[in-house]
Parts: sequence; structure tokens; C-alpha cells
Amino acid sequence: MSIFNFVKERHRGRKGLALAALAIVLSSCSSTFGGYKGATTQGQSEASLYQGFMITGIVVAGITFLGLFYVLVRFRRRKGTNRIPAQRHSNLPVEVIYTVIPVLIVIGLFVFTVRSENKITQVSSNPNVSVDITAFQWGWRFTYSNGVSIVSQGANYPQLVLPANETTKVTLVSQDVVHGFYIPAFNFSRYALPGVTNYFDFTPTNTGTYVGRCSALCGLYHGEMLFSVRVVTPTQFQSWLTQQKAA
Ligand SMILES: [Cu+2]
Repeated sequence: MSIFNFVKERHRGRKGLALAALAIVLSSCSSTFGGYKGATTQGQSEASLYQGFMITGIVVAGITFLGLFYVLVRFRRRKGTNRIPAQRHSNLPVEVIYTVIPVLIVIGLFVFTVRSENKITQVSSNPNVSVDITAFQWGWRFTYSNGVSIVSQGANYPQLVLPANETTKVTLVSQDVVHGFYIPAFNFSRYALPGVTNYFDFTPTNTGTYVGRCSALCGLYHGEMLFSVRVVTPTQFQSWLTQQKAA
């Protein structure tokens, strides 16, 4: 049953309304507001940061609209009174409050952002797996440290295989123009730039196959720069890597 039906059915009782409000608050605590939950520990940090911003926004909007509607109703023009209400030039305490509170909110959001970004951009010095990723017009090359190389071949989109619950260090470069290495389910995108080397870690938490694509318009066949990511157990990963090496 959706929250709206719930509200409709129980609209007579205050208890029903209170329960509905509680349901909205609780569901927003587990919802990522249309975003991905993140299939890596880094992506989950991103998702919870986004969730925190959304909940803060909802609370601020709620308080603002409640105050606005209170003023609209409480000080509305009533029958028989034609008088203009008392005019004030300023109200120092109120002005201080509505300056200080937003500043504190912004500082709080900033601190949480820095903490999450530090987690997301942290690169491990001893990763379990290392893979070099090269973007080119119009495809991808994934090269593992044992020499195994997976590359785009026409409409055969390459697959990046990663072990779950282990840390993979990625070294990202571009061979020609600006590309974007984007995995929506990981809440992750990073430019692949000619002349610049980017490093980042993935620690996938869920096994499965995910879509990847180029996120920067890089020429005629930009739309063909697709790939997939398959997260498997560490044992499956090792046997896959040995198999590829043998082949
Ligand atoms: Cu591209």
C-alpha cells in the first residue's frame, strides 16, 4: 500500500496522519531519492551524502513552508478591520537567527562532503587487484597487472571483471581526446584525460553485472563507447584471470 492510499484511508484520525508522517520520515531514511544505492563502498558513501543533503533540504523546506503558512493564516486580513498592520523597519534577533542557522547548515554540509569525498577519492597503497584502463576513440582497454588485456572490438563491448569485497586500484588514462569513465550503479564517473593519469579505488560489495559508458561527448561513435562490469567472488575472479592468461 502506498503512503498516499494510507493517508487517504486514515485521513479522519490524527493518529493516522502522525503515522503517515512517520512513514514518510522512515522511508526517506532508507530511500536514496531516485539515486543508486551504490554497489561499492565508495558509491555507498556518495549515496549517503546525497541522502543527507536531500533530508536536510526536505526538513528546511518543511520548516520554511510551515512558517510561511502560519504567517499567511495568522495575519490574514479579517472582516471589519481595514487597518494596515504595524510597520517595522527591522528585527535584529530574527535577522541574526536567519543568518546564523543557514551558515551553520552550510558548514555542516561542507564537513560531511569533505569526509565523504576523502573516503571516495582515497587510493589504497596495497590493493588486491590493479587494472589500467585506457579510453580511446571509441572504446576501452582494461589491462590487469598480470598482462591480461580486454579491449573493445566493434560491437563487442568489453567487460571489466572485479572481485567483490576486495579493493581494485584503477589507473585511468586517455589515448586521444577527453572521455568519461562512468558506471552509474557505482555512483562513479571520472574524466579520462589525454596527458593526465587518474587513480581511484573500487571496493564492490555486491556481485552482479553493471552497465558502463563514456560520459563525455568524444566524437562520432561516442554512443558506442559501452562496457560492462561484472563483479564476482574473489575465487571466481582468480580462476577467470588464470583462464584469460592461459588463453
Ligand atoms: Cu568517449
